[in-house]
Amino acid sequence: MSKLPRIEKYDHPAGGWGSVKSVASILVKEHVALNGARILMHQNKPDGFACVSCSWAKPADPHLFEFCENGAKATAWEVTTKRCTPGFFRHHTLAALEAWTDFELESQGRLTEPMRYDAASDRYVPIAWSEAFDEIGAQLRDFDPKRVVFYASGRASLETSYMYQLFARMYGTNNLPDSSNMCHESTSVALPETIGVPVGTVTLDDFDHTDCFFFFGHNTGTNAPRMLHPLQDARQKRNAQIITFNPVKERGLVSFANPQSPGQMLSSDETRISTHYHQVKIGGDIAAVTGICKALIEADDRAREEGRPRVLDAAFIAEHTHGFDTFADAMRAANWADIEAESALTRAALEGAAAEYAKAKAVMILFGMGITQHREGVLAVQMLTNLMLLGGNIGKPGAGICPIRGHSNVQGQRTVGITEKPALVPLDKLAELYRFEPPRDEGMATVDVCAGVRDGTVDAFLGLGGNFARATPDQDVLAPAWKKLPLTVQIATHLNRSHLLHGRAAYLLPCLGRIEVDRQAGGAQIVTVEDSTACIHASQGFATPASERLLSEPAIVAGLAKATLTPASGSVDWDAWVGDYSLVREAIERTYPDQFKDFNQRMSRPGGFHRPLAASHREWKTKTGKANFITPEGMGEDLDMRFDGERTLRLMTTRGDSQFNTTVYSLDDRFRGIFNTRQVLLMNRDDMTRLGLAEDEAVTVSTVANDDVERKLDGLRVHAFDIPAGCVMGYYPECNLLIPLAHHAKRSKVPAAKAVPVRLQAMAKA
Ligand SMILES: Nc1nc2c(c(=O)[nH]1)N[C@H]1C(S)=C(S)[C@@H](COP(=O)(O)OP(=O)(O)OC[C@H]3O[C@@H](n4cnc5c(=O)[nH]c(N)nc54)[C@H](O)[C@@H]3O)O[C@H]1N2
Ligand SMILES: Nc1nc2c(c(=O)[nH]1)N[C@H]1C(S)=C(S)[C@@H](COP(=O)(O)OP(=O)(O)OC[C@H]3O[C@@H](n4cnc5c(=O)[nH]c(N)nc54)[C@H](O)[C@@H]3O)O[C@H]1N2
Ligand SMILES: [Mo]
Repeated sequence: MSKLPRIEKYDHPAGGWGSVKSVASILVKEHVALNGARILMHQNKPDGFACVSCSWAKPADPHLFEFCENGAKATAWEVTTKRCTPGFFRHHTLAALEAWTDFELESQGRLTEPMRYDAASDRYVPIAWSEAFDEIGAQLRDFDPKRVVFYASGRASLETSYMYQLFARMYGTNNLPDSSNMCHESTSVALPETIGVPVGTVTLDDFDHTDCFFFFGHNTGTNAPRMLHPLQDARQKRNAQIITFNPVKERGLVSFANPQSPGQMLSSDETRISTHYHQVKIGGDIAAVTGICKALIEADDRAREEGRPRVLDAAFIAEHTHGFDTFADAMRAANWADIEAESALTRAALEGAAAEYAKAKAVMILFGMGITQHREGVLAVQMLTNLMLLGGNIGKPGAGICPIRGHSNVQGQRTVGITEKPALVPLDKLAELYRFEPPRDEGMATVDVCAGVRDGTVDAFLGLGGNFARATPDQDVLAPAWKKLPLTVQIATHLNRSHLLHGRAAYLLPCLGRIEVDRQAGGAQIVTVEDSTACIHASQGFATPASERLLSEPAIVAGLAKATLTPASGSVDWDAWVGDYSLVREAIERTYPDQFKDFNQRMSRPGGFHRPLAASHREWKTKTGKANFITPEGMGEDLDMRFDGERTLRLMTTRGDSQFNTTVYSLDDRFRGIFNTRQVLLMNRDDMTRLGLAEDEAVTVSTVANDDVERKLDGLRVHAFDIPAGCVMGYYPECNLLIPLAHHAKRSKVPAAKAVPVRLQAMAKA
């Protein structure tokens, strides 16, 4: 197979034969062809395991193969037969491993034994579990808890997450940042103010009733592919309209062939997914939605004047909302020339979208990182709720807002207390149940942690999964600082860059994955996760563990807690919890009685159970007691970015088709026609001409920032791509060193990974 980088036009549908081929090749690569195929049959089944890839909802009556191409890749990655053993570490110093790519590091396969960093040899060496716990506990007891960080990446179960937050709080800190700080935190800040719940309001059943979907900033074919099935149904059965706003034409949102439908596979038939595709400028969504709202409000004004039926849902607005008049005036006053300039979309296109919205009885709005990872990410989410409220599109079948979450249990971790914000946690309840005084001050979010590591105000970092040092901004600035930390502890399945950017004392604690059998004193254990629709499912491991020396995540958290906490910290029977996870679920139910009623009984129902959400039955838990319109100031222009429209471009950093976040499965991004390379920068052809850059020319990308730090990435090759002028696209995490830590969403602190101001310079030819 040729390994030369190759860029070509890819116009096949998402799914289809390409998908089948891709699944087969990853099973072979991970040496799990037969076993892997057998395991896949248990994926997302009521008595099987919940996929470890994305957080999209799982139906109650699953298909025979209830997985997608990328879910299959994630499974193969976890059940790989490759092993990263102590023998591997004997051969490689950490300094040598730093030169390896992320792909090469994780390709070593599953970690098998607990390890401790040995400074004399610059290697990880094996250590007994009990010794590791005791050493870590002794060090933690010496630190000020306010200088210790407990990060969680979003995959660990509700049971593990509940134990982890309790451990951190009993130890004395609310420093519980998680991956949502880099992801949907903009949503979690925006929605409580507008509709009184922090999460989406739709369920899978709603997809059967929606007649118009609005999609903003999500690459569905790659990042939540199973959602293409209900969308395909909605297109085929009801001719639902799908209106997409995305700077680039993502294949999965253009067309889809169901790889599990024999008919479509044999006939090379494909379903057109988006009926309207708007290539909005990066960061132009607030302007675009302003245009749609303006068109709707003015059409309603005319209808009222002329005595025709109203365009807006006036009864809903009157009964259920607050702030409409101010909002409507601001929309009337917005000027089309500004809207067109900021969004790069025409008035006609936006009026067309408004017309579809007005026609539909039920509208659903879905969105991803293209909305949240911006300086004005919170406002952008609130503009989407404004649009929803105009038509009363919440609290009725088929309507609502659907933030498409990332990690498979990221939403659930928040539900059970993983957050740096104490106001979101029932601290009094924890105090009463476990007889301790929980810390009440705000903890550190992800960017605060990075700043603390940089400035020397953090002493220890514990990671429950994830690849924190690689997923966060400003890597060149932070790398030397990580190595000065007194202590890092990483609970992980695969070796990654954060394990190389380790503290002076460092421990690597390998755990069972969710697909593996988790046998404890009380027998084989079940865990639970919450999906993007606030639906909670049981998940039972099925595969043989990668090594006999692995511990489960609950066992590791309990081991650390027991070694760290003193009787004065409070009382928990950690051993009993590890022996029988149903006791942890009882504890979760006692802490959140409304959300988790009869948890142990309901978790195994086919399709799981939904947490109650006030907004979905039009009960508004906001300060005004109503759903709130939020009036924007301006259209989200980022004055700090100083885009000059000439040399400074907007860089979005996104995922390719063959990665799960920092885990890169292969160097291909099939849907975008990129093969064997990730060192590319995709840009508008006119910008290339204007800047004098030729196809495949190597450039240095540098960030335009207000500080003195030089951020530069050499050697990306530019390729002409169908993307609006002034916008460029590169890969996460390779481009993360270009993102200044301070360049984050104003109110949610989510790094603004989708609009980094950059300049390009052709590299001197060798
Ligand atoms: N296979 C796979 N599945 C995953 C993941 C994975 O890495 N691999 N990651 C998981 C996680 S943690 C998350 S958070 C989700 C992420 O899933 P997404 O939310 O899809 O995140 P990205 O891959 O970053 O893609 C962002 C999309 O937004 C578009 N975009 C960028 N800027 C803008 C903008 O200004 N406006 C608009 N309208 N669009 C914009 C991009 O073109 C791209 O299509 O997926 C989850 N699922
Ligand atoms: N530039 C840029 N930066 C971004 C983003 C972007 O779009 N652009 N996206 C952001 C987003 S949305 C997110 S969510 C973050 C992701 O940030 P993280 O969640 O921190 O990173 P991941 O890459 O998902 O973590 C992968 C590692 O998790 C470990 N792991 C896998 N499975 C398990 C398990 O079952 N248990 C344990 N304990 N460990 C496990 C493995 O060792 C693996 O190496 O990145 C953010 N960073
Ligand atoms: Mo995410």
